[in-house]
Amino acid sequence: MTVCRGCGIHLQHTDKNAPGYTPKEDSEYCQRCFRLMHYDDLTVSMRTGIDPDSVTDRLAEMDALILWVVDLFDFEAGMIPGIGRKLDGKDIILVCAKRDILPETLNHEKTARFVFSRLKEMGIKVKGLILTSKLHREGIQEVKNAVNMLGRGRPVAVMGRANSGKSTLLNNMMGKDVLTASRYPGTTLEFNELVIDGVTYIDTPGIEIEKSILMAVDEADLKQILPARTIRPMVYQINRDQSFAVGGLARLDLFNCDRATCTWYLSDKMPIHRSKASGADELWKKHYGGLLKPVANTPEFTEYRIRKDIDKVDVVIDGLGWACVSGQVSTIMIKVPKNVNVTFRKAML
Ligand SMILES: Nc1nc2c(ncn2[C@@H]2O[C@H](COP(=O)(O)OP(=O)(O)OP(=O)(O)O)[C@@H](O)[C@H]2O)c(=O)[nH]1
Ligand SMILES: [Mg+2]
Repeated sequence: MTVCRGCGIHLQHTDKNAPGYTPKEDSEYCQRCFRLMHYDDLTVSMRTGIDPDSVTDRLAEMDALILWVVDLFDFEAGMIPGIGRKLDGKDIILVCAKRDILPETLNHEKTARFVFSRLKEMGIKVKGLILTSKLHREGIQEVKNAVNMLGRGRPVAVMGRANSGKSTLLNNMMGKDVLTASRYPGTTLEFNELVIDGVTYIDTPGIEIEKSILMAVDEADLKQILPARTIRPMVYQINRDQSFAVGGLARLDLFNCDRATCTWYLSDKMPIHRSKASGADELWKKHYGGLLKPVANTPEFTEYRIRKDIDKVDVVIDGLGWACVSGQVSTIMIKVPKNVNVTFRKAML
């Protein structure tokens, strides 16, 4: 049976609404990939379709070099709990993709320091770290060099969270768009082999980003939420109390501020509404879904509250971005749709 070159799924001609369908007997691509590539149109959503363990279990059994792709903008969501244990003893190269989304100030050295300290905390060992970007093919030659050095004739499996940029990386290495890449998490559906410069690579389905805001919104809103180009940090000076609403997706309240700064790293299409913390609840209730949009596909929100005890802290919301809070602030409150992960970390930038 033939497989779709774009997403790896078995091609079929019988069920129009199932993955792999193509009306043409001789087609190399399924209809879903064809429409994604040419019309940016999602016919079958597979956002929650792939069992996260199935990918890592299969990789654990393979004798392969692993390229683990993490979206630098969405780094916390890229971390996979238990991955160190599951892939213990494997040769892993960490590829930090989408470098172009972050400001230029994040150079290789700064990133390496940040990434290695996070990996250490999680007990994950990697053989190397490469920053890549689809712009100017940044890092592509380095990836090829690393594969030549560490591959030892084995296949190279490209693994990572859904939407982290695995298929884009491989297209970039080939210099042409053979694989389907799209903003919709769950684009690649099956292990999909291809040969580049005589080396066998395997594109894999993304591991589900189950705690990301990307899973908690309508797919039509992804275009607004996912940054398409280098983000421009939005800087706010704060005294006293302050509240920020990021559309209807997140609320950040800062209390007892004195010469404090809050810097947002978000898609430039995301609206930020600033108000006094005292009236913020009322404002949220009144404008939720109106002035404050997009909204989540769940009405339930979870609130986290911490005392700020380090100088510069990032409040990271998986899939959405983060706010860096510095200066004197007593308490930070963050409210996000239920099941969306929030991380408080030492500032990345
Ligand atoms: N700006 C920018 N966007 C990127 C880069 N790499 C990937 N993207 C975008 O990120 C989105 C996801 O890319 P894919 O290559 O489909 O990601 P994937 O990891 O293969 O996703 P799944 O197949 O769903 O697991 C697409 O909209 C890409 O255009 C990059 O280096 N820079
Ligand atoms: Mg893919």
